[in-house]
Amino acid sequence: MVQERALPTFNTATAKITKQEGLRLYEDMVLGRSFEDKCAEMYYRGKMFGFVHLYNGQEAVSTGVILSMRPGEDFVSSTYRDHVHALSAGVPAKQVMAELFGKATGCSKGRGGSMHMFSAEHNLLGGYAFVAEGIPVAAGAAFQTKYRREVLKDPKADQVTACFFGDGAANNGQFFETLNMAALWKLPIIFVVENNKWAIGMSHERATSQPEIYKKASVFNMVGVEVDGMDVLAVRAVAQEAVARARAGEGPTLIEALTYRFRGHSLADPDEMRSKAEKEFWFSRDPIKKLTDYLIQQNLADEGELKAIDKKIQAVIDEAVKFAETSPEPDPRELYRFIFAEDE
Ligand SMILES: Cc1ncc(C[n+]2csc(CCOP(=O)(O)OP(=O)(O)O)c2C)c(N)n1
Ligand SMILES: [Mg+2]
Repeated sequence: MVQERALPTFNTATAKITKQEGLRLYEDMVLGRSFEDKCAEMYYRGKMFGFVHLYNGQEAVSTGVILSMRPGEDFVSSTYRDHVHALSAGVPAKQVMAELFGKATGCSKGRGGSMHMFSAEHNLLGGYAFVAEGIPVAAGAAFQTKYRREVLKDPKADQVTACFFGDGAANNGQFFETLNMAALWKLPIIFVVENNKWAIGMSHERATSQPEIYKKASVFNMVGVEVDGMDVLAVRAVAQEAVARARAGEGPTLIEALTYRFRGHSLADPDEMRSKAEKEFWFSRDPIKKLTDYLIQQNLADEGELKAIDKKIQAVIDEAVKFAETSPEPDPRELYRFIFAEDE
């Protein structure tokens, strides 16, 4: 038997979702999963270079949080495991795939690659290769919203920022410094720690003095909650509360989503550190399967409708690959472009 931290229970009766909302959650998670499966295929075929970190298994976190916001209008900051956050935030799959192929049509114009998805148009503040580097950047975005609203009296400045990072990042100093300031200034931000139990090959329990990360919020007088990160309805419920709190000017929330990555740390990782028993425990909690069962049991969808969504998404992914393959490489003469902010 694997000793696992008890996942918080969620009463699905309180979820109250419409058919349309349920199908939207399903579609976003399937998009994330299928996109990543295709990335693995393309990586092993030699179409992508450098490190590629996939998000399989963690979809309920991206979908549950970002779809509880105003995707594309609110801000999102990510990590190097950033493709799916970009997709949930509304960056078209074509642009994310083209970025992975290093093409000029990618969302970072082919200059970033897997770990540096960025889209000013969708308020995606970026993926960050340095662990914890996105945390203070996200606080900066939340600060500018508050400043515009309170000092410049712009009533439209009510955006919320979601800041995603891992359990490993929660041991980095930037986490503590930023939480302190965010709470002190009551910034409209949600810190979402995706606790997938591992930081490459370092087990979370071995790396931190207090494994229950959400409890670290209390020392900053911040609300901290833990949630089953394999249950999109549970994530959505805590995210909705956190978003409402932030938008109302009542300050930040730390959400600890207990989750698991279904693949190795990166596509270069043979994934030999984690036990078979642990993997099986978590594979049986597949968030897409969980939502599928819920939608069918509640008569919110039938298998045919879900299959139709799967098919639609497969077409989106196929089109994204075609787009990426046929897009031009960045022009070498433009090597020095996009280094300074004034370049377009
Ligand atoms: C500042 C910094 N230190 C070390 C590394 C090397 N590194 C890359 S990923 C990683 C693990 C981070 O784990 P976690 O935050 O739990 O995210 P996960 O990979 O589980 O999503 C480390 C230590 C880095 N990229 N940046
Ligand atoms: Mg981790």
